[in-house]
Amino acid sequence: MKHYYHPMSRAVTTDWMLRELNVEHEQIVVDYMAGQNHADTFKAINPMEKVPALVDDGIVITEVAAICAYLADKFPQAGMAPPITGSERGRYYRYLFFSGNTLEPMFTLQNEKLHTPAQSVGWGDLKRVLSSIEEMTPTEDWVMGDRFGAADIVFGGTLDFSVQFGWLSQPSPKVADYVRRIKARPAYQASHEPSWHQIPDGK
Ligand SMILES: N[C@@H](CCC(=O)N[C@@H](CS)C(=O)NCC(=O)O)C(=O)O
Repeated sequence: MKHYYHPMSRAVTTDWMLRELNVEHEQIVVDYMAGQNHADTFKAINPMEKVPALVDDGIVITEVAAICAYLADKFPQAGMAPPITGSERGRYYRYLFFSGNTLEPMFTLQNEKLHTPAQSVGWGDLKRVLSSIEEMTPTEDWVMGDRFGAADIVFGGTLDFSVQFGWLSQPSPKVADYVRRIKARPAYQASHEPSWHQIPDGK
């Protein structure tokens, strides 16, 4: 498996997932700040010119949530996704899709001070998103109960990212506690610590 990555990007989330699973892979730094993502060789992998991307057996997987879901299913022994046929799978999908389809666009637009009508855009408005975050955040443990998994990496990772970037400037005590639990995980810490200077061979 080849993981196209940059330490200052959303690829830290997929790096975190790979570390939780502790699976062998090749880590390839794409320095998007130096424009390496616009190279034809990378565009052939991801025409969106974005990291992360994962290539496994010649199949390209892009989008943080898709990569995490793919990895959770590829390594079922780690228990990071509920069984494929169980109803818990519905809850799991909700968290995976909500993060990319609703949370991210809403916070991005809010940050840009762009307001769109809640009724007709898929991400609603800030009030609805904040209520949903409050309702969906687990009071204790993890999204799927006592078992940490891919839904926490995607949903919790998006919340953490939103707090860090000031998109979610005043998280409720419940959300702040969940983010604290997430950040205490050794694999989270290992994936979020690398600095710019640790990029192999520099730029
Ligand atoms: N929706 C994508 C977003 C990925 C993304 O925006 N990556 C940024 C870094 S955080 C990137 O590669 N930016 C380079 C560019 O767009 O030029 C995902 O979930 O993977």
